[in-house]
Formats: sequence, structure tokens, C-alpha cells
Amino acid sequence: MIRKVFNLLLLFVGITASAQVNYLPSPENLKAREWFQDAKFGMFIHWGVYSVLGDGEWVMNTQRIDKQTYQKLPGFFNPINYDPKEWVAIAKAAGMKYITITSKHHDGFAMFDSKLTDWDIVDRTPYKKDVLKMLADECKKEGIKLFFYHSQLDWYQENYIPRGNTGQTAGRPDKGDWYKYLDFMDGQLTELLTNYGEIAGIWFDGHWDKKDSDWRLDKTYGLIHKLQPGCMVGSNHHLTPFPGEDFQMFEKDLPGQKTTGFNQEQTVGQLPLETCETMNNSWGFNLQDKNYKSAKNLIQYIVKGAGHNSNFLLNVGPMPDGKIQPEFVTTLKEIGAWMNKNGETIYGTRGGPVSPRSWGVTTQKGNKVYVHILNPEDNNILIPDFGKKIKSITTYKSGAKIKYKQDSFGIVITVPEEMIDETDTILVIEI
Ligand code: FHN
Repeated sequence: MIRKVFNLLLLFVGITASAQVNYLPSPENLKAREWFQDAKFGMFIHWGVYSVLGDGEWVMNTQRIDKQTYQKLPGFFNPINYDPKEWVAIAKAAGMKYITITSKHHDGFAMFDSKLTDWDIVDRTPYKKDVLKMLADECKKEGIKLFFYHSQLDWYQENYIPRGNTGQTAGRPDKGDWYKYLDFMDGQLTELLTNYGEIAGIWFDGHWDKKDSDWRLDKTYGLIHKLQPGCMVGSNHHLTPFPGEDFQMFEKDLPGQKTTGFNQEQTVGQLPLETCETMNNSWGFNLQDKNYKSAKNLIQYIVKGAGHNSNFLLNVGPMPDGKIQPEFVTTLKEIGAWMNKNGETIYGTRGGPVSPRSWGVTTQKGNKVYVHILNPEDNNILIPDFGKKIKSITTYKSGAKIKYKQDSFGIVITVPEEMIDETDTILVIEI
């Protein structure tokens, strides 16, 4: 038992020791965190040479494709219909304020012009253009902030050794130098934070592949904060945030929820929060995956996210020709129509003052509390007292006055049947 505790202690010390222990976020970084929490809604983009096979972004691992064979894929990747203008317009029309795109996923393929390897879109594809550069320019023009997803896990680089839980079937020789791999990764991060203008954040993923290894995070996080102090670092390690991180993400779960099984050890920290989710069941393009989520379901997810003081990062996996599939475009348009009308009750708010309930959530901004009734069990809802004297309660849609009774138990509100909205009945409590 003592041995076990001692080992755990060692592990904890080891992990936190390798993070940016004395990290003090810069004023730019704190400002960026404020912007991030106000922005609330972003587009996640999983795009890479794996899109050619239409079987998701893990196809190299799931189909046990060795590195030799996988190297044929870039030759088929020629996204002639790729139009960053169109992508950014779709995101903006949906009400999204930022985009997080895969600069490199687990297959190690760089979707940018890297001088550190030829395993990238410029050297290995007939397309030969730097799609991230094109997107960065368009985002800048349209006032959309850009984040880069970057996989720490790499199934291609031979120095990614010792291997982790995945990438065992890539057919790489069992020799290499781990710290050369970390140097390579820091080198590519330097390219991404030097050649693409202001980058709002780095979205790391893959630490979970070998979480006990020395990822030298202090160096990597320190490098990012030195190159761009306002750049927010986040890591999808499904654990409690490490020093040096500026936001915390939850995959396929609202903060604190544990429905997915891979975040049992995750606790909700004090950092800005973000939940990421797919529009069907896949991150990368998947030809056969037709499990599309409805616009209503995704709108309620954005609202629940805001009620949990969290952003919502909604994913698309573009097709190999560069187009976003029409099913996603249609749903994003519907979400945009709703955000156009009701965005004021989401953007710039913070979760609360009442924690999430079975009937819905609350968001607050200034002297307004927005009550979002998502599952009206009946026309009466009880809101626990949150210590403020209420001036009025009206519907957000029409401004119609709503009857209510306030006492020390709380506020009982009766919402007339005809005012119930099947997606979200929004009431405005003026305090
Ligand atoms: O393995 C990745 C997966 O491909 C995808 O990128 C998601 C996005 O959050 N993260 C990992 C699974 O936890």
C-alpha cells in the first residue's frame, strides 16, 4: 500500500514537475481567456489524407495499415474544391467565432508546409499548397480566430519511441530517440506559431497514448507562451489541467459529466472550459456514418454548454475534395438561424447563477439572468433562490411578462403553454 501511494506520488510529481510549474499567464493570455469565454461556439475541423479512405481519422490504426502502405495516401489527396472562404462563411453563418483545425493528427501528416519533414501536404500531395496558410489568411480577413489542433501522438515518426498504447502496426523499427521526437514536435510548433500570424491556441491531443512518459511539457508550453504570449494552450489528456495550460477541454461530455468512459480521472478545473462534439459519430470524414445529430439536439448542447460555463466546439470532417458534406452544412445553417435570434443569451454570458437542472440551465450577463427551459416537464418550474431581488421576468422571444412568485424557497414560474418552445424556452430575469 505504502509502495502504491509512493508510486502515485512519484507519478503526480513526475507529471506536474514536467509541466510549466511557475506559469503565470501573461496579461495578453488572460485577455484571450476572457475573449474565449465570451465567444462560446467554435468549429472543429478534422481533415487529412485519411479523408481519402472515408473511414475516419484513425484508419491507419483501425485498418492496421503499415507506414509503407499508408504513404500512398497523400498521392490521392488533391482537394481541388477546397475553398477556405466557403468554410469560414459556413462557420460564421452558424454563429461560430473561432475555428480549430488539425495541423497534424495521429498519422503524423502535416497539413502545412513544414521544413522539418517531407511528410506534409506541400511535398507529398499533387495539391502542393499549404491549406492552413490559406485558411489562416481567410480567418484573419473575416475576424475569425484560429486554433491549431496538434497531435502529440505520432504513428509515423520513428523517434516516437517507446511506442504507446497505439500505433503498434505501423511497421516502424524498434529504435529511435524520444527527445529527438520532442525536438521535432517543438520545431513544428515553432513553424505553426511563426508562419501563420496570430494563433489563438494550441489544442493538444494524444498525451493519453503514453501518459506516464516525460513529455517535457514545461519546454513545449514555455515555447508556445514565448512565441505568442496570447496563445492559449489546452491538452485533451482527460486529466486535471497541468500548470501552463490556459483552457480545459472535455470530449463528448459536458464538464463534470462522465458518459464516455475515457475521462474517469478528469476533474473540472478553474480554467475556461470547452466541450467538443461530432455532428455524426466521426471526427474525420466517414462515408458510411449517417448518425447525424439534429439541429435541435446541437442547439440544446450549445445552451447546456453555456449553462455549464463551457464553450462548444462542433466538428466537421471535410471530404477529400475539400468540401464540407451537405448534411453538415444544412444543420449548421439551422443552428445559425437560431443563434442569430437568440445568441445574446449565449455570447458573453457565464454559466449560472443557478447550476444546471433537469428542466434546463441558466446563463447570466450584467443584470440579466437567462433561464433556458430545455425539457419542460410541466409549465411550472422552480428556480432556487440565488440571492437577488427580481425586478421582472419576461420571455426573450416577445418580451411578454411572465407570472412568478418569489420567496425564500426560490422562484416559482408558470410558463403559459403557448409560450413553450420545443428547442429552448428562454425567459429573461431582470435583477
Ligand atoms: O484520437 C482522437 C480522435 O481522433 C479525435 O481527434 C478526438 C477529438 O477530440 N480526440 C482523440 C480521442 O480522444
